[in-house]
Amino acid sequence: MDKEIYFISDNHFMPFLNEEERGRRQLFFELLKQIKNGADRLYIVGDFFDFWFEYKYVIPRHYFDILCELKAVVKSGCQVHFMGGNHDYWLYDFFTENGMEVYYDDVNMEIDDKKFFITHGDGKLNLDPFYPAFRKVIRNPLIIKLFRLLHPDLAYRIARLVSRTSRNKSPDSSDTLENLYMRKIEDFSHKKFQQGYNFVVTGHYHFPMKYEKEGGIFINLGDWLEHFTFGRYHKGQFYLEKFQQD
Ligand SMILES: [Mn+2]
Repeated sequence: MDKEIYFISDNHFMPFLNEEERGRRQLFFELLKQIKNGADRLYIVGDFFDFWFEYKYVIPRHYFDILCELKAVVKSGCQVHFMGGNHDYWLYDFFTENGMEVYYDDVNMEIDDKKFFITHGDGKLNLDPFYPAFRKVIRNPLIIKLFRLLHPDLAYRIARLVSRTSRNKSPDSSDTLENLYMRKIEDFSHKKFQQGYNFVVTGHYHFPMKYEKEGGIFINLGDWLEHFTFGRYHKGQFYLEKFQQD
């Protein structure tokens, strides 16, 4: 396949607007210009929104420009594959209604005889022993149903509080932490390479990383908060790039 596939994750677009947020969006829309200009697909690998919770009748107003831009990507003929992360898992049918493909779980994909394993990555490295239980709670259908009964203004306010707290709690990147990540990533990607995958693509951990071993490549996509990185696949090669404006 001659065309390109783009991968992005952890944009964490906020449900409000300020100068910084507008700047981050502008930069992302510049990247989308490049994507609309001939890419075959865009994979959004989770936590695209800092919070997304879908209702039957309303969509969050501060995401309007982003949603229009995604729709424009679809209209340009580029497929958009939207994977829920731990911040934006609560998708219903808005994105499919607008021509995108939605995933609630990991994705296997094959192209040019290359096998891809694509996952947001939360819980995959077993870093937090309590996370699997927490993940079950926030994905529980009854809890989701109850949360949906809250007024959206209140629901988004609660979510912003939780999101801020979890960000402040996340540990600093120290040497030991990086070593731990590295060991876990080696274990995880080793298993996937053994299963025959050529590319393992994850988000969630926010640091951009490309690691090659056993003929396979592990890619952590980075984020759109600090690193402004994205993945690009073209003719058998995977590039992890930092977005530079012309
Ligand atoms: Mn995440």
